[in-house]
Amino acid sequence: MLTFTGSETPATRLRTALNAPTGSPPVRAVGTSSVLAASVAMEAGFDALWVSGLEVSASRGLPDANVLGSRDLADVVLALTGFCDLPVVVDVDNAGGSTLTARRYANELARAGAAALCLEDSAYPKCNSFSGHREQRIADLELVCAQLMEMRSVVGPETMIIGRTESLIVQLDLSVALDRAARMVDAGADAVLIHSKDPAGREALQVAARWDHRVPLVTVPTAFPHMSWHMLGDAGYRLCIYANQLSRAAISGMRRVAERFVETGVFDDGERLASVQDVLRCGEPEATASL
Ligand code: SPV
Ligand code: MG
Repeated sequence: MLTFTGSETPATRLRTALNAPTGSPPVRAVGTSSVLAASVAMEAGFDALWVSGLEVSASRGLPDANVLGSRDLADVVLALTGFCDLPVVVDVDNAGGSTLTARRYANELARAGAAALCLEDSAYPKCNSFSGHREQRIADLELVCAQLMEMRSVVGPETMIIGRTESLIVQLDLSVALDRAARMVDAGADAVLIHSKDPAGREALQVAARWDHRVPLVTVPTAFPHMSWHMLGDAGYRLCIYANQLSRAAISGMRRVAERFVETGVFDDGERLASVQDVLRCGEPEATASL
């Protein structure tokens, strides 16, 4: 778990933890599109929060396809940073697909208190990496590097920038993915995410074996949930992002409780529901409930 020492900012703590010596446990971030989810993440002992484009889009009834704006993300970041001091890593997708839009994303999210921004090389308009009904396309690497440099000039040296490539998602070779990641590092990325949807997890292991680890490696193990963070850490990953599991748990939990309501006619089932106090405390940590 990330330890908190006095005046260090969340961004500095995250940077230090990601660059800890080989063998240190990886940082575990979890997708939280609301303070309700962040309160669960805190209780469970996660090290960082991920503001997921997919989760935030879904929570607003929008497709994960470059429809969200920087303000939508900044609103979530402000809520999370107001609630807790865990580092917040923000998925900015392709930051709107231009250097001008990248500048605005960087500006608003840094001001909202983001500890790290994750920029991906999907072409505008992006789609989710797991979309079955749309196809991801990859952006011109010169543009992505220019966006990265623009973002760096806005956020300064402290906020981390993660360079993410969708090369493997669009079925390019691992060597292409590694080259693109390396170019992003040359442009100023502090860490690299080579996304994979190989359900066996073999691709993720190959990535870790072939990356030269000049900057820390990040993974989003949605497609290979059988690989524990211990295994991913042993393979060389420094940050494991659990991008959407809490939203999926919330949907299945709500579904179970709602089905039971339909069967029995009541919601009064203390076993399955968190307390009213749990909800009150998301807005006011000292709150108590009279119920
Ligand atoms: C997200 O959480 O929005 C991500 C991760 O970018 S993934 O959905 O795996 O693309
Ligand atoms: Mg995303």
